[in-house]
Amino acid sequence: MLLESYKIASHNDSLLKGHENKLAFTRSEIAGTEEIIQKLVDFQIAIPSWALGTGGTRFGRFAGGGEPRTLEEKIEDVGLLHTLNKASGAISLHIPWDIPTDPKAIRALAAQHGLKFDAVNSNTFQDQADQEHTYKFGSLQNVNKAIRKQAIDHNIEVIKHGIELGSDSLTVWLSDGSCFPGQLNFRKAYQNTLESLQEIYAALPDDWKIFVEYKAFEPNFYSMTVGDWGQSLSYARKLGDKAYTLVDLGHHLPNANIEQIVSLLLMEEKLGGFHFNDSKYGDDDLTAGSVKPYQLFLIFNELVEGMDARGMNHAKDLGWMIDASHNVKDPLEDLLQSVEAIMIAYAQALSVDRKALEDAQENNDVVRAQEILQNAFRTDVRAIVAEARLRAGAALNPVALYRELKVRENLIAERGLKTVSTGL
Ligand SMILES: [Mn+2]
Repeated sequence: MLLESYKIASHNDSLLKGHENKLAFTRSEIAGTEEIIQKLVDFQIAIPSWALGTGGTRFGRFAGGGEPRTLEEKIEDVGLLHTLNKASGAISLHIPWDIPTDPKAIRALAAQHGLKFDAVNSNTFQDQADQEHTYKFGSLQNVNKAIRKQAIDHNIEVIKHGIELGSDSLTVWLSDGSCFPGQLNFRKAYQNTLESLQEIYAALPDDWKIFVEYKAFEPNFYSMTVGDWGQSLSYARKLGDKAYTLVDLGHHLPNANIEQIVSLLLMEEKLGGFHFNDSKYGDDDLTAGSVKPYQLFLIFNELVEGMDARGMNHAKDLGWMIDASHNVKDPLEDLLQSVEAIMIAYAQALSVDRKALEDAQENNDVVRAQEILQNAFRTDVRAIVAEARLRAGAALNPVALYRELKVRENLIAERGLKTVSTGL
């Protein structure tokens, strides 16, 4: 479904007066708003192809209707999101769920929608129908060399698809691990995984990156072979300059200090990318910022501070992606909410008085340091996030416009009620 620009313009006209009043107040509260707005305009968050349909749990899946049936329709959906918010200008594909049969045509379609291809994702956490060996006991870690080779070959295949699409990074998330004590020799599992990753790394083009994603538990519940940032960092260091750690917010043990982790990974020059989601208990994959918005702000606070300390480009030097999936919302509305929450946290982090915070830290003024951070978190930045959208040609209120235009009803009429987009 294409969204004509006059519809956005008329939506914006109807909200403009209220917006300008709020923006004027926000400008009086926050210094340097122009610079913040420009950074927000530049900041893009990749949408994963698997989040466009209703996610499943282990217990069931409740399709919402009108879900994209093909890669082309997935690109159209991300294009629609990008038209609404001008902050979702990239799509991240999952192979084999999204194998492009005609990469040139897919590239052209994405370009029409103003989209780039973000990291491509391999999948050795489930068996495919045509595959020779099973990953039941792991892929890159497997004790059986033929199974490791199959998983390595798959990752190299994913890189090839990525090259055809103009992507420049591969994300490897492994479900490898063990469910019971004694099942695995930890060192052998590590060594096998390292050697497998080295073969994949050797197939990376020079200007590519490989992101090694970690996860504390699930689907294996006793050990995960890339279980935390220390293990990921260890692999990334041994692999080389093109290898980085990827942080998925839901992949930590409860109460882990994720802001400290990203700060240190940045310092070590090994933070490569980010998967945004939110959670209350484990890897719940809920909407970014829906449960712990203060944590999201604190993470962005460290990201901004750490990237600035190294002179990095916020928009380009790290991979930013949503990785969420659940059952109870319209997935497109949900993604609009996630992007908005990320933008708000980023804007809040940009508004932190860095000089004052550094002074407070150097003087052990704990109260003042807390005041500075909480003041930034509690100041409403939604008007400057909306202003960034307005300047980029997007909607002042994307979710409201999505509903006004009855997008979901249109998609159901076009595609039917019982479509399935996820490969799970
Ligand atoms: Mn992830």
